[in-house]
Amino acid sequence: MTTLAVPERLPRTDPRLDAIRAKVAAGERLSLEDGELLYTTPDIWTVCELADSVRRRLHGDIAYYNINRHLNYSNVCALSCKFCEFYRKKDEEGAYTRDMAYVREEVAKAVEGGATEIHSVGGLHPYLPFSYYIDLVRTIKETARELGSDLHVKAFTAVEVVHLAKIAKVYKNDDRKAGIRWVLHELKQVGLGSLPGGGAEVFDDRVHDEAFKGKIRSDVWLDVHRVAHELGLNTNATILYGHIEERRERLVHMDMLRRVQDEALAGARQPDGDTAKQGRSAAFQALIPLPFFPDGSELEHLPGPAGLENLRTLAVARLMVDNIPHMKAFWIMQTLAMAQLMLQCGANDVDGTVVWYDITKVGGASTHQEVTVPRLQRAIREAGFEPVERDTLYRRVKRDGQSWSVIDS
Ligand code: V47
Repeated sequence: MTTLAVPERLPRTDPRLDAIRAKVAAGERLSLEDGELLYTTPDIWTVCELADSVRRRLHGDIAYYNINRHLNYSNVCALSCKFCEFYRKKDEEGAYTRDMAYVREEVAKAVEGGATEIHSVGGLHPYLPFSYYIDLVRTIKETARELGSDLHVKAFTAVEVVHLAKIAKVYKNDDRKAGIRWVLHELKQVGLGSLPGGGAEVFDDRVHDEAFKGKIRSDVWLDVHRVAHELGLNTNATILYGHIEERRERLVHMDMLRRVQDEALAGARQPDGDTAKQGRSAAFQALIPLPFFPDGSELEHLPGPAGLENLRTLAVARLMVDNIPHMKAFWIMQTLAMAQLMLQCGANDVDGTVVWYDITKVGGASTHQEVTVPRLQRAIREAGFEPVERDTLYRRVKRDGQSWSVIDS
């Protein structure tokens, strides 16, 4: 009988994590080297336990969900990012651009379903005028109001905001913040409530040039969010991991986010009289780690990250990014089963009911990707947490069927 060589078993507990444990207990910021150890230690359960301790310090045993709808206004995109299976060229089969009649119908369905939020993003459409985007936000807000609801519009990634500044002809390379400010101000006037976190990918020029050349770079993405914060718009952040980036690059991405958040929080603490900082009271609300899905993309030959890598990246993000309050396990991309595990490893939010989602389709899912509120609540309870419905700004929602109001502001 042959004996198979048994691989050397790695110890389950790693004493090298003691120093990190002490830092986490003291609320000290972790270094990039700490992050590397968190990524490479075989003791993944201690990494999760540490992330859970931070999550419980911030949010106790509450886990949030929301009732929302995604509305992708167009999948036509001037770019061709290698990781993306969503985009179409203008006359390609499957290309769509929604008109306002469609938008009104979708908003009516959202209100009927009790949604508190519309999350709206799209490709960089080469021909739509700036007025289309103003109409989009205005139509969502007005239709909802006519139906007796105050839907929050979370719309346009930083990449789209820069595209809008270009089509409105207000973007100047030597003063890009001015054009960004103009666009966000105009959109805010008609009802834009916050910015989603998409389009960040990985803040690294090598990765950018290889996988999403043509998209804005990290400095521009961060500037859009800085300006949004200055204008009082809260925003989210993402990291798209598990393709051609190294783990060190993920950690640098997390570090860049927490630095910009430091700025936003310092601005928010300025006394009212400080005119230079006036109105600057917003910040990043949530970080959403997005695992790369290779299917249908130009990077289809890559495997994409698996379960433990997803769990670990979420936990590492919770530990490294110590100043963004919420970590979201986006169930559409993680699956609801995985989101349950993530709630135990640093996540405190599973996103929402969603309904239609066509940016990624996990395991052959269709664009109809919906989970009911009882299922979301059950998943959260099974994971050991109390489900709490929130609005986009993380205020508790009091609900009576399709009508709702915000409890604490
Ligand atoms: O920007 C595109 C990513 C993002 C793929 O702010 C892919 O609350 C994985 O940003 N595999 C859109 N990811 C989703 C997003 C988001 C989702 C949920 C909540 C929020 C929020 C934001 O999806 C894109 C891009 O980074 N993406 N293709 C892919 N193949």
